[in-house]
Amino acid sequence: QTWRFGLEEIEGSVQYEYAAKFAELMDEKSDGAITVELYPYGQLGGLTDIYDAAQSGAIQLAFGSGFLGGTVPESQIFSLNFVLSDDEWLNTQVLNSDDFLMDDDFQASFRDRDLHPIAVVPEGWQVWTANQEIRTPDDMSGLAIRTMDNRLLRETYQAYGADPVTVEYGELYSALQLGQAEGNIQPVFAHEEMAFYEVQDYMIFANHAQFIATFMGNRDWWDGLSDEEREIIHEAREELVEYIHDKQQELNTDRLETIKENSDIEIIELSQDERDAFAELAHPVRQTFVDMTGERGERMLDKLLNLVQEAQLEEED
Ligand code: 6CS
Repeated sequence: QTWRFGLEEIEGSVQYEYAAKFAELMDEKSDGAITVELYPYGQLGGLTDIYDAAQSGAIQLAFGSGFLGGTVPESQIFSLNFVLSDDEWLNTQVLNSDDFLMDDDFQASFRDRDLHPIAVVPEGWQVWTANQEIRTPDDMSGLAIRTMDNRLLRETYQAYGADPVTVEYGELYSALQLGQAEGNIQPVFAHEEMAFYEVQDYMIFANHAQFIATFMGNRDWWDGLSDEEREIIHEAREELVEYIHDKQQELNTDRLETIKENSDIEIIELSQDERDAFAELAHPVRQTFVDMTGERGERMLDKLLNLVQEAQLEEED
């Protein structure tokens, strides 16, 4: 059998690397009985077309991130700023723990929309770009920064004082070039592979959030799998946690070098004090998330905050 896998990113991206490895593992573990076909960004239309295809069962597997907010409102938990720890690996483990991933609320938030969440894939720190320095919320005032299409991101950047605009991923380069969008938010690898950095002058590392996607399947397809099939997916998902963490760090590190070599973009790293000023403004947006997602969202957020805190305490011991 063939499973079709829709990606929000192009060949060479973190999602592509994940999917390619997943396909390899499925082939191996099923002795060639399962083929996974990859559909990189663009082949299925725009971002929401990918989710529609996964919901209808036209494709079996997909990644969903920022634009998924309209389809699975609770997934906007991954758009919150300053909620996770500063340790990417710790966060990655928490997000893929049974406590988080197998939680009834998280599962139901996808299953209620004909989807089934399989894994959570952090792809690296989100990094801002603009044609001006950004060190304080004042510097962001009125900036037409492009966010992915969800209300939580818009409210977050409005809280910082910006004037966010939403643009489809594939139209973003020209929007930046034409000045319809004045700033951008992506992990480093994406700034590089989509060439966004060519039309931006500053790159600002605030480590305000990681880029996080959910690896998901069509619900009815998932429910129709055999126990053996679910078991090999489960094994692959576990193996891929560390694999993709290492891979994304490698891609993000290497591509930063490429950007530095090919441009004179200026790189700014915010100090802890500078970060704190943004964190303070982001805090009330947690309530916005709860207002949008109700008791289920509130339980999910409490759980995530607790799990991160527990993991940090354990680390200190
Ligand atoms: O900004 C976006 O729309 C896209 N960026 C990345 C790195 N992945 C998928 C997402 O939709």
